[in-house]
Amino acid sequence: MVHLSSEEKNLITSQWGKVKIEQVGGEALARLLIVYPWTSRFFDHFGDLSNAKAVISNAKVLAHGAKVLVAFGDAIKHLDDLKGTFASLSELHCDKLHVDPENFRLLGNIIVIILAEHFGHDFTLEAQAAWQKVVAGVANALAHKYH
Ligand code: HEG
Repeated sequence: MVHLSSEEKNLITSQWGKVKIEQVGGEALARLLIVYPWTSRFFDHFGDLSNAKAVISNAKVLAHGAKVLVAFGDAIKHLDDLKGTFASLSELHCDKLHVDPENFRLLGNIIVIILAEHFGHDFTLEAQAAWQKVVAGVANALAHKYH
């Protein structure tokens, strides 16, 4: 459960409306794989991920990153029910994909960094604090069904 004030909710919703979701998603997953190279073990069926250039130009990475960020966007529409929103994705990542939930936190932090770059001076500390709550809430929700 994330506790966001109505000001924070407005900030999140309005900034999210300006995000190029697919582009940012590809960039976020590519950065995850480059900055934390051990995460590539989940994507060994995506082809060459052996160096930064290969990752950035890997079409499967970019397409999957886009898919992930579209799903992440559901959080913005359901800030009061993240656990319900991500229940089945949590089961999938646990039971079928075996993704260590620590990785949700790593990806969340990368998303915040990319948003900060995109928004520049508009990414105030208040905005950063609100976004940190959102990505932490999403990570918790995705980890919720783990056993
Ligand atoms: Mg996951 C599949 C969402 C983080 C590894 N992820 C998926 C799918 C969605 C999704 C919507 C497709 C599900 C389907 O096919 O039904 N992922 C999602 C979100 C987040 C996340 C919202 C966090 C914000 N995923 C994540 C992380 C990893 C990971 C951090 C690993 C480091 N996801 C993963 C893998 C697959 C998915 C390996 C299957 C990819 C494939 O084989 O196509």
